Amino acid sequence: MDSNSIKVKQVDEVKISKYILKYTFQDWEDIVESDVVIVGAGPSGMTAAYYLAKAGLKTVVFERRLSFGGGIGGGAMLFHKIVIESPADEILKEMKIKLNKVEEGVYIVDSAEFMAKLAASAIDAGAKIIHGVTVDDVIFRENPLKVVGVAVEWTATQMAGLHVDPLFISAKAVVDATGHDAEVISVAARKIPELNIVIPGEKSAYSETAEELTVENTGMVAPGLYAAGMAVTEVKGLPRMGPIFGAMVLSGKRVAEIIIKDLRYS
Ligand code: 48H
Ligand code: FE2
Repeated sequence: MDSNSIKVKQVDEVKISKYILKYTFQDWEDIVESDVVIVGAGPSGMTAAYYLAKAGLKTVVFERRLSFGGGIGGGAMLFHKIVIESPADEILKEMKIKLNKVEEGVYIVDSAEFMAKLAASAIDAGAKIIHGVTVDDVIFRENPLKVVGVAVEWTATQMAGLHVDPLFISAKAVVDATGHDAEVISVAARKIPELNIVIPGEKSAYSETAEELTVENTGMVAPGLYAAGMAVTEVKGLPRMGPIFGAMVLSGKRVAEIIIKDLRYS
């Protein structure tokens, strides 16, 4: 053998397939009974996942795309710098994301580092992130009326326009972190009118007020169903803030704190 050759362990095709199938299904059997389902791996969803998993709750994030970060990667007009304001900097520091202070309480971060370390922090804390899965409905119960889980489908199946029934995942809390469209809450509002959810829709930009309002209004929308990030703005009729992301991570942290409290006392 020449000195440059590397001995690669040989694994045949059937074994590769069996390992993937066995360990995927092992995970899914666990995931079907979760404490918290977060829909969307954007900044609010991944921050929520980090704090919920850190608190010991079995947390799964379903993300439609094959990537992390939601709107972070696109930044503003595709530029790779993100503006963060205090006190969100504390959360980023906890995740070892480098911040460049440009004025008192205002920081610039690189979008790639922000996405990667948010995801790594959530995963290291114990959250499971599943890509390529779209949440397209919720499960509910009456007496008392409550959202108790979600329906999931492969994004690819949806894109192909195939009629395929979903699988169901139970959860003590479901977080809509789907961004501007608040997709999960919109479905629940339409299909479970008894929840009395009225969605006024997001307002035009007013950054100075939008950040605080979004964080303050983060929380439960109906029993078992919570909003974080831009979904809050949509569901509560608040102004948008544009490409500044402090409110997204603060909203993710806040929804986690609310759920931890609600589950402890329920
Ligand atoms: C599975 C889904 C589904 C679904 C969507 O848009 P996001 O980045 O969401 P937030 O709220 O964490 O952050 C918002 C921020 O990016 C932003 O747009 C800001 C601050 N805008 C201000 C302004 O004025 O415009 O991420 C949502 C994620 C995405 O990755 C989607 O692919 C995913 O959710 N998603 N995943 N099932 N039904 N719907
Ligand atoms: Fe946006």
